[in-house]
Amino acid sequence: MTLTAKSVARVTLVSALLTAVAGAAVIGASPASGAASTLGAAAQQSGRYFGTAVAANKLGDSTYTGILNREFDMVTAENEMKMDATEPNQGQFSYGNADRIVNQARNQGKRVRGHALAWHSQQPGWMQNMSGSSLRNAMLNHVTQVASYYRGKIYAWDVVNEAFADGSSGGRRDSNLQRTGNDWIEAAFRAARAADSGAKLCYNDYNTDNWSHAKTQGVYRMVQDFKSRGVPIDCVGFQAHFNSGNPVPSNYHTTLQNFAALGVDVQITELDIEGSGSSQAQQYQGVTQACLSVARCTGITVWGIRDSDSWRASGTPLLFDGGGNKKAAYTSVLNVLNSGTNPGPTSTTTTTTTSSNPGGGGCTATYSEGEKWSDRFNGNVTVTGTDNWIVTVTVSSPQRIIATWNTSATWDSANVMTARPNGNGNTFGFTISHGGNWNWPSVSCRVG
Ligand code: 9MR
Repeated sequence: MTLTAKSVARVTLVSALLTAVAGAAVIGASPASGAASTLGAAAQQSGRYFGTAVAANKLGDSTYTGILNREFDMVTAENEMKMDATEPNQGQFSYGNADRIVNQARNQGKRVRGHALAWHSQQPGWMQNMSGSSLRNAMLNHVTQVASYYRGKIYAWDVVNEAFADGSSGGRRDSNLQRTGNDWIEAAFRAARAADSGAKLCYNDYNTDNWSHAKTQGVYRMVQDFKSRGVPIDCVGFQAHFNSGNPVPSNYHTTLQNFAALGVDVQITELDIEGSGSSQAQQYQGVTQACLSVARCTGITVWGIRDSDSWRASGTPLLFDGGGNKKAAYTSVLNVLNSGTNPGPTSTTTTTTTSSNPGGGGCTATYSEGEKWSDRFNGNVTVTGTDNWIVTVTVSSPQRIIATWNTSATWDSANVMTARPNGNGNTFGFTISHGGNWNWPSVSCRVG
């Protein structure tokens, strides 16, 4: 692979970000005094939730339920709300196990993510052999019935799960549902909205974490299309099942930010990372950090409580060991969640610069402040006057820009970044590691 100047800059940025992240939360350290001591409480400090998948048949296990009640404020049924569980025979609905989970959660003051209304997998036998309009109608009836039954009790529904193909196509996965017509997904969303107008409606998938992957791009284009046509979609779920063959990508923040910029919430819905010790803890830290740095990343759910509860237990991918003890990964997540609460002072240096192009025309770049943390803050720049802009962003020492989105960036020096359009519109953003200097950057615009 040839490293272009741009990719070198990107690699440098990624390692800078990881260094900054590592500095923000010391793995293995106890939470600072005054910090929250559970995942749910720590996430709530920034208005987010921290959830887990729950299996109904484990609710009698007191270690399991003890951790669940103590640590998590959002619950997803691991299997009990899927199509095969809730409609085992056509037209006959069965909510026993799902209700046990929903009631346990709500009695404990927790919210519930609904998973999942329509999916090619875990279909009841009667549905697997259906096709055409009878399948389409059966699917829509299922969405309507289940979403209506739980109306008012669900924070967000995974309306459609895993509908895109793996690999390089960027297109839809073949399935009996897909063969009913490409509009099956939007039809499912419309039915869900009609049945429960209060729930957020999400599209949920895996292997959509890396911004440069075709599958990620395919889902992005669908959400963009849905937003432009008024299809009711509120959120995108990133399952986030990671292991050594599918590690946390260095552009994870970019992926979350770019989806959020479409006007949807983003949620990490099934997080687990195979591994152990500090390497696993660091990856958990990076994922948590990525969510915290995106305003519309509203929460994180891990896919199970103890390693032994996991669908891939041999990979020890969760935050508690088989005995229910907190792992290093737990502490790193908790510390990052606790670090997301210090807003810091606000500074008001340069906000807007207009410059004229010698050839006529001009542009204006306006800086607006984004989220702030103890160690870093986000900023966004909106350009008006041209689609062909070149914006210079200058930060003051010891500040460093450690991540960017919606722009193609190059560096003139450590403190001076030149930003150009990358096809994602005229608002771009960046994260500044401030080193104690809260001054806003200066921005100036010229026509390219
Ligand atoms: O964790 C779930 C496991 O118990 C089931 O056997 C499996 C069946 O498909 O589904 C697992 O959960 C999946 C989730 O519903 C969708 N994304 C992938 C999850 C892990 O396979």
